[in-house]
Amino acid sequence: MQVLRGFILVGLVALLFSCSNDDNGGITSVPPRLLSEVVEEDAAALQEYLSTHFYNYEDFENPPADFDYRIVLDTIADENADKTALIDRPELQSITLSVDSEDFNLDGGETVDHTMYFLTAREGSGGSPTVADSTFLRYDGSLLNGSLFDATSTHVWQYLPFTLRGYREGVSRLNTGDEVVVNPDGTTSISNAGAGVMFLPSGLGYFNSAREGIPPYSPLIFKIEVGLYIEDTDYDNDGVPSILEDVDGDGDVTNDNTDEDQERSSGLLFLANHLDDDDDQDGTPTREEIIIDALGNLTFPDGDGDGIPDYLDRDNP
Ligand SMILES: [Ca+2]
Ligand SMILES: [Ca+2]
Ligand SMILES: [Ca+2]
Ligand SMILES: [Ca+2]
Repeated sequence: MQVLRGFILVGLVALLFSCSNDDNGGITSVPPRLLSEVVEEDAAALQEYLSTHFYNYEDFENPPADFDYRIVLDTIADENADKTALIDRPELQSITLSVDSEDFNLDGGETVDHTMYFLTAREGSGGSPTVADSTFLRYDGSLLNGSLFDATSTHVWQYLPFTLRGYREGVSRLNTGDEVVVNPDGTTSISNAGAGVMFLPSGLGYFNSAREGIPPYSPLIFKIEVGLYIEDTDYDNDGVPSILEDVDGDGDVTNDNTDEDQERSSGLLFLANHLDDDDDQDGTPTREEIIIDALGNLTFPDGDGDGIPDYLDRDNP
């Protein structure tokens, strides 16, 4: 679980510089590398991997009776020399996301496009979570050299905004399954769950910070199976689903904090809107500044007509 904690923690760790010995036997700090430099290397490494590896697509196309719908990655060689490379599979898609130096608390002022890859091995028959929903899934994470750094032994609940940016984008590309099934051996599985694998450049992972089993600047592979999700997850229980707390509409709910100035001046913890039940810090809970009708439909009153809904507007009421 530890490797999937959110960007808040990533940001803190990113403050740490890596260290090395200098000629005097002392310690010098090595500044973090530039996003724009590392992204080129990662792109080449990912292309190389996707061109030289395949997955067990034949099992997914014609599932054996006892198939567990687990994705297996392997090198194209020897008896597997005729397999289709990942990069040539039609179910592989690329996703491009913009990353700022500030996302990792780095200097440099860069904004750099990063391309990740996502492959859907099994569609899943349920609904699809947003990047701001809670999901019930299992995953394992590895480096491009195959080294496994994390794996769940069973399905776990994850609130996606607490996970890596690239990871939550990947999960949101899958559909969930139907229902929890208790197997004869007592274990549980989820019928028709979506299964996929994602390949992330380090800028959509941990970039310059090291984690257990993960050196700095490591591209990452995550295999996931998404069983269930909570539609319109409302993590702070303020009546506004987390996905609608993405005020600037950039697809990332972790960077929207309407009352940041008030939280700073009051010495309060910074809470992004999806974690804050009084989003404008006016003392009236968000839940009391919105309207939810009997059918669950949401409306956002704007009493002073300035285009800012009351729950985000300290001036009103
Ligand atoms: Ca946002
Ligand atoms: Ca806040
Ligand atoms: Ca909120
Ligand atoms: Ca309020």
